[in-house]
Amino acid sequence: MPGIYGNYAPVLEEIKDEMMKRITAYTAEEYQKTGMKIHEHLIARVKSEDSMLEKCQRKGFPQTAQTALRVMKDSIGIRIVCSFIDDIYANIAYIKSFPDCRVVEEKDYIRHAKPNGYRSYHMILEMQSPHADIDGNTPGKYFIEIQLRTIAMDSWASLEHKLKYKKHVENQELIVSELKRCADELAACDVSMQTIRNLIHNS
Ligand code: 0O2
Repeated sequence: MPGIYGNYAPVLEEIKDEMMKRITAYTAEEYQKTGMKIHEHLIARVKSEDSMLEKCQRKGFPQTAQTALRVMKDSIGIRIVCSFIDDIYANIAYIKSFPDCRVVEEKDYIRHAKPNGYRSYHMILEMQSPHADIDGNTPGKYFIEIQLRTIAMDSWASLEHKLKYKKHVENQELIVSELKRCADELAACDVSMQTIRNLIHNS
């Protein structure tokens, strides 16, 4: 029985792999030039059927391929984790240069952190594929969510995500403000590390 992505499931995998190939090629190219890794690590996934079904239901949409591929724009997700803030923006510029991709949404939670301290850069890309899409277009259009973060931002997000599962805890206010304090301290370290790198680079 086909799942929520219907016949488009293999296309999603193909697009994810193509984007990973491009990002990895960029890293190799930059490494050749500078001896530095422009990203520290990279993860990519097609959102699991169960997570997508749960998300459609939670947001009050029918659990259909149309919702999964059009209303939700994170069926394909890629996270690029970088050592330095400047590397994030270099990756963004590179991704924006693809002629077959269009940025349809951008959220810069690095320059404008969420009130809880969350920092990351999110973009939704619309990528062309030689395969037909759910609206019957050929070439087809598929969405990819790309998140870019430093190692420090990624560590915070992953710990905060784990802690969020414990809903009924005492001292909720204190926990929220302590998490925010940690996020701000890590952000200050990111800025210092970038400054140190610039100093070394310029000397
Ligand atoms: P998963 O499993 O990571 O994919 P939406 O995408 O519609 O649910 P929104 O607000 O439009 O929500 O999107 P936004 O702000 O771009 O955030 C989407 C994703 O960013 C989340 O995906 C998380 O991965 C991450 N994120 C956003 N805010 C926080 C936060 O406060 N803490 C942590 N740890 N992660 C955050 P999903 O869909 O929740 O899940």
